[in-house]
Parts: sequence; structure tokens; C-alpha cells
Amino acid sequence: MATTAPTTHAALLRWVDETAKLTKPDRIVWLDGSEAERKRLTEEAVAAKVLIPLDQKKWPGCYYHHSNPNDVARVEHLTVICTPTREEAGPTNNWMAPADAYAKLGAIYDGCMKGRTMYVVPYIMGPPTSPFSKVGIEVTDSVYVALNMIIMARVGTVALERLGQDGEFNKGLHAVADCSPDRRWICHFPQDNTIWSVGSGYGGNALLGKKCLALRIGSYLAKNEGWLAEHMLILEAESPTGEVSYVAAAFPSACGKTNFAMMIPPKTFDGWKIRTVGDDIAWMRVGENGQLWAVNPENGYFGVAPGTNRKTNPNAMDSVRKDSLFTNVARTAGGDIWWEGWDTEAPAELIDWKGAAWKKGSTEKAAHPNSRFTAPASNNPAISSKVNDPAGVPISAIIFGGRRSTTVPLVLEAFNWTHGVFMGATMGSETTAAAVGLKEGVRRDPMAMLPFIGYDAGTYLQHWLDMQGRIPNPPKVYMVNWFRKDGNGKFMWPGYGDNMRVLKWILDRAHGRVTAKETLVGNVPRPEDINLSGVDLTPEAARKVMDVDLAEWETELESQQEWFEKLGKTLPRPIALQRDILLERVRSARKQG
Ligand code: SAT
Ligand code: MN
Repeated sequence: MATTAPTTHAALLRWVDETAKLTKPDRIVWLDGSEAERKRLTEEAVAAKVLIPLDQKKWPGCYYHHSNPNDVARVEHLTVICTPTREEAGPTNNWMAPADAYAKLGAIYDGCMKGRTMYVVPYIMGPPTSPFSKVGIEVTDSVYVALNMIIMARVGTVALERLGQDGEFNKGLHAVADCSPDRRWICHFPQDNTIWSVGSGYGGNALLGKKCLALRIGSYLAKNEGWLAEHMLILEAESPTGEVSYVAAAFPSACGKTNFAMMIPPKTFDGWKIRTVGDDIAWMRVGENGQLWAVNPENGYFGVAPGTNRKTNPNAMDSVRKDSLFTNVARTAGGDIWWEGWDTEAPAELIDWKGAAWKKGSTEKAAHPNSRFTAPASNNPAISSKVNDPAGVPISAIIFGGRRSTTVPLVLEAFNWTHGVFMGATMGSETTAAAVGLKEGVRRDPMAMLPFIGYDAGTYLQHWLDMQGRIPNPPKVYMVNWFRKDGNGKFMWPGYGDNMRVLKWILDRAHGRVTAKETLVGNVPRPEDINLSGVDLTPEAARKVMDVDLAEWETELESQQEWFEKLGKTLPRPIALQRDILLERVRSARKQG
């Protein structure tokens, strides 16, 4: 931690100086990423009542944070792509002209750090020695944000060293300022490699390396440089014979990415090991053998707490045992924590996420549905040994998944790359608590990237199509759905560890070991090729959860029209044609009965 700049990078010094002139902090502190610094910042945060220590015997190095109750999730309606033209941002993003955005936010930043400390957080997204990695500098007025960044990215001297005298860096200006929803904006300037975020301290809005750099700015860079920046977990699967494979999987926020990335296989899969490379973001480039190689740009997990327990995700529970931060979960006066979906029932009394007394039996939730843990990846007992490999890991399969109570079967394999891109482009999901102010129901969420594509969505889909020409050895593409419900509104598939059964089939297919059955909308497993022994499922339910119902698919494909119209004239023609072909075939099959 230093109050004089530990760098001679002229452009960086100039930018920090300009930022300080605008925000007028009392003190500037540069982070070095040391253990001593983390301790000191934590003590400062406790003294300022930003953090509350948990019981240090039970939760060593763990602290609690209540956010402002008005600031608990991403704010898509206030998230803006600031490109010279509206067309570059496209129909799915909010847009502001760069000059207007700089002026509007500049007025809010003006003097907003008076009386406060400005933390300068140099960070690397990606393994420190990887050519894939990117350096960012986040300037923030929030010690809570600085401490989260220390967990989520590689922070401090390591980043300044990588930057050298004149390296390229993302300029991220963040201020919680007065945390007013009326003065809250998350603005991205892809052409300037700049992010301006104000008025929120929440993860996806404030930890600028995550959604803002690794996905929104990242996707823009990826299109220009010929790679993919995606909202995907990366997992490693080792079979009992020692075969190691990697898959990348996209699910919208709060649909179980962290659980899938840390899955424990069921008993009948004795000898299988699942390890985590990443739980939220994948940067993928063409590498050796013409395969797609992925790195996880992050260094920690910012996971949804409710529903996480020793049964659903023991590796996550182990990951949060020490040196972790908890935001908006429930706590006890004695420094313990609890949330809905914990292993045991709620204690008689809690302090709820707003800081109010809570009694067992209350109809209010004790933890916020989007309450989070921030945990160092190195705490995960199932971490892959490849997380710091500069080359990344070779991807055998890409999986797209949504939260759908009907229509989408447990697993569906794409016929080819274009069909796979179509599957990703038309992914739908029922809304969750990870973002505020969304209409209930199915929203189309291409590649789970709707809130994160930093440019025009149709152009993004074209980029996906174009990648085929760059990947000599492409992964196979799948769609999965763990969330199908029966006639009584009950989930049919047990999910969690049992998702291994689906993953095993995907790996068998990816390695060319089993055949599949072709349906009109994609390939599905033959019953003998998917191991359902020991799963809590009647044969009838097993059939239903994997069923392709053509009447439902006709409705599904018809309903995609509205989404395609929204995408407008940059929607790639091959994607529109995919839909036409599928719809024609489904209609004629239904006519024939
Ligand atoms: O809230 S975050 O954007 O950080 C996490 C998520 O929604 O995926
Ligand atoms: Mn996410």
C-alpha cells in the first residue's frame, strides 16, 4: 500500500492525476496486493463499520457487509454502452453518446471523493503470465470494493509489473458516491477502453474487472481480435481411466453455474472427478491442435448464497470457510451466518440482510435472494491444477442452458456449428433475482450474454458464426435444461450432482464414443446411453424430462420471431434460416400427425 505512485507509467500517472482532480479525494492509496495490505484495509473497513467481523474461530478471515438496501443487484436499465453511434451498441443495449456520458457522469463525480480515500487498484484478468490476460486499473472510493477486487482478480504489484512503462490498460473509474439510485450509471466506452461506474457498490456494477471489463469491453475486444469473451463456467472432468476433458457452459446469472462448476458426481459415477477452472467467465481463443482454448480471467467466486449448502455444493461451502466476504446474507449476533437453503433450519433469531431483528417463522426472507459470497478460488478443494496455465485448457464441448419450465429437454445436441449458434442465440430463461426490474417470464438471453454484449447483438452472433472458419477442431455444442417442471409445477430433474449423468453423455458424444437419436430440433441420447441408475426418477418422468414435444417446439419457434425482430437488420441470415427450416419441418411433421 503506497501513497506515492509505485509506477513510472506516464499515461497511468496522468490518468490517476486527472481522476483525482475530478473526484478530489483527501488521500490516494495504491494497492500492492500484499497480505499485510489486505489486513490493514480490512481493519480500516471494520473501523468504518463497512465490514462486521464474523466469529473468527468458526469463520477465520471472514467478514460481513450490509449493502445499502437500494443497491443489491445489477441494474441493466442503468447500464450503458457509449459508442460514437447508436447502431454500434445495437437494439439490446442502452446507449449514450460518449461526450454526453462523460459530461453527465463527470458532474456526479465532481468532488464526490472529498473527505474520502481514493484506492487505486491495479489488476490482471487472467493468469499473470498468459498472453490472453488483460490489465485494468480500477480507481474506487470504496474499501469494500477494493477488498472484493483483491479476492476476484490478481491485484497490485503483479499488475504494475506486467504493465511496465507503457503497457495498455483499461481505465476504470468507480465511485459509490452517495449511492443514490437517481445518480447511478454503469457506462462503458469500448473505443476508449474505459469504464465509468457511479452510485453502486454491488458486485457486477462495481467490481469492474468482472462484467464490465471481462465481458462488455472484453466481448468488443474479442470481436476485433478474433476470440470469444463469454459468460461461461469452465469445468474439468476426469474419468476413472484418467481421460481429462474440459467443457465451457453458459447459463444466465443465478441458474447454477457455480454449482455445475463445482459438482460432486453421484455414487454410481465412482472414480469420476470434476474440478473447477472457472465459475462465471471464459476467454476462449484458437490454440494448439486447432482447438478452442479457454482461460478463466477471474481469481475468485462471487456466488449466490441462498440455496448453497453441504448437499447442493460442498465445494462452495469449503471455499467460503476462510478469508471470504458475505454480503446481505443473514447473521447472528454471535458472528455466525445463515441463509435460505442452509443445511439446518434458521436459528430462533437472526439479523436480516437489512440489519433488522428477524424471528424464525417470519414471512420475510432473512437473506436477500441475491445475497453473495466472495471467496478466493484457491480455497476450492476441487480447483483444477490448470487455473494458472497461461495456455488455458482445450474445450471439447460448449453447453448452453437456461431456466425453462417447459419445452427444452434435459439435453439436446446441435447438428452443426451454425445450429449450435442458433441454439445459443435463441436461449431463453425465466428471470431470477440477479438483476432488478426485469419483467417476469421467459426472456431471450443469447449465450447468457444479453446484459453483457458490449456491442450490437446481431453482429455478436455473426462473430460467433465467423469463428467456425477460425477453429479447425471446434467443440460440439449442446443445450441443457435442469429446470423442466411437471404438470404440478414440480421440478422433474434432481439437478446438482445428477447433472453428471448428462455431462457424461456429452463427453461420450464429444469424444465420438456413442451415437445419438436425431429429432427434428436436435440430437438426444438413446435411453441406453444415459446412465440413470440410482437417480430419483420414475421411468415415466425420465421419458418426460427428455421428451421433445413438437407442439411445444412449434410455439417456441414461433415465439422466437419477436426476438429476431428486436435484433433487427444485423441478425445473421443463417440464424434466421435455421429457424425457418426448423419451423417448417416441425409444422409439416405435426400436420402428418
Ligand atoms: O452480479 S454479478 O453480475 O456480479 C454476477 C452475475 O449476475 O452473474
Ligand atoms: Mn455471471
